Amino acid sequence: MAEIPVNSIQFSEELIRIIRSATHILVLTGAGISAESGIPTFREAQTGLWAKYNPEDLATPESFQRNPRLVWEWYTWRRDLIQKAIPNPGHLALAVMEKLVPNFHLITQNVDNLHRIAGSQNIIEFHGNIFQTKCSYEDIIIESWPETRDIPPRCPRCNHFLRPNVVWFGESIPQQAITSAINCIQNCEVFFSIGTSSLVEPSASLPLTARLQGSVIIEINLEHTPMTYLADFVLKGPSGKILPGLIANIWPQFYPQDTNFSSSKS
Ligand code: BJW
Repeated sequence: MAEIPVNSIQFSEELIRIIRSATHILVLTGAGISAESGIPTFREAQTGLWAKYNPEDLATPESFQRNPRLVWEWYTWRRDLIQKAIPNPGHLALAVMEKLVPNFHLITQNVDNLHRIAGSQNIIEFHGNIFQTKCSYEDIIIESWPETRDIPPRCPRCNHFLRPNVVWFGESIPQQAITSAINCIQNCEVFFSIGTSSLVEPSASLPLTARLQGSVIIEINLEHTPMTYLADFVLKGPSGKILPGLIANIWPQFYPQDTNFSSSKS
């Protein structure tokens, strides 16, 4: 079947006008934006990352205490998978939007670094970064450690286990990420919620906070979520198609017919 050109996707005139005139835009992304880069989401029944495991067995401090090896190996497997992935047209479109909107910030729940690789700069990492490692005891980033047979490896400073620098259930979101998110929400005119199931707090409440201070809410997702009722505009479909389509419609002078949103690994 022939590919539908991104700029032939239809968007309402009102949506185009609102985004084009906005000076403060805040975007929240979840696992769905990276799905088209081949990274499984969390909660999809058959293919999601937790299809075989209970999240409480993998993404809590208690599970790490119970079975540090299992948790470390799960993250090693995921890091290898993510390392092979490249940003998709959805990531690239957001990097382009950042250049065209005077105040643009991106809160991501993803730990995969793909927004940064795509060229986004004002990124708030809510749930950490899988490529960073920290000491499970001292809670500080550790850049390198001696090779031993220990799995997980041990902290060279205090000999406790190392762990990925990600936020597990029951742990706090990094204070700086919370502060930055609150600051951005206070001024935001348009809030995008993209590729997230809106089930995990506190990120799930960010659209509501934005709505209460007057932002226009736009949701992009394959499915309805608990936040859909709140959205002023619901764009149902893959973010890797919708976002480039939106950019091509709003700023055609920058993104004419033949814009190539495809990506390549350097
Ligand atoms: C597409 C698509 C395509 C697919 N295009 N779309 C208040 C009420 C109730 C509970 C709590 C509460 N406050 C705190 C809690 C507890 C807990 C929580 O929220 N539990 C819920 C399960 C109810 N939250 C916490 O513990 C948080 N900490 C905290 O709040 O600290 C203070 C505190 C502590 C204790 C008590 C009270 C307060 C921390 C949450 C940390 C979440 N960590 C994880 C793991 C990160 C590391 C890792 O990657 O391994 O973060 S869990 C996992 O879920 C991961 C994700 O970032 C996060 C969100 O998932 P996401 O991104 O939405 O993915 P999916 O798979 O759910 O959805 C994908 C979506 O994409 C779907 O909708 C698809 O349709 C869509 N999609 N392809 C567009 N092409």
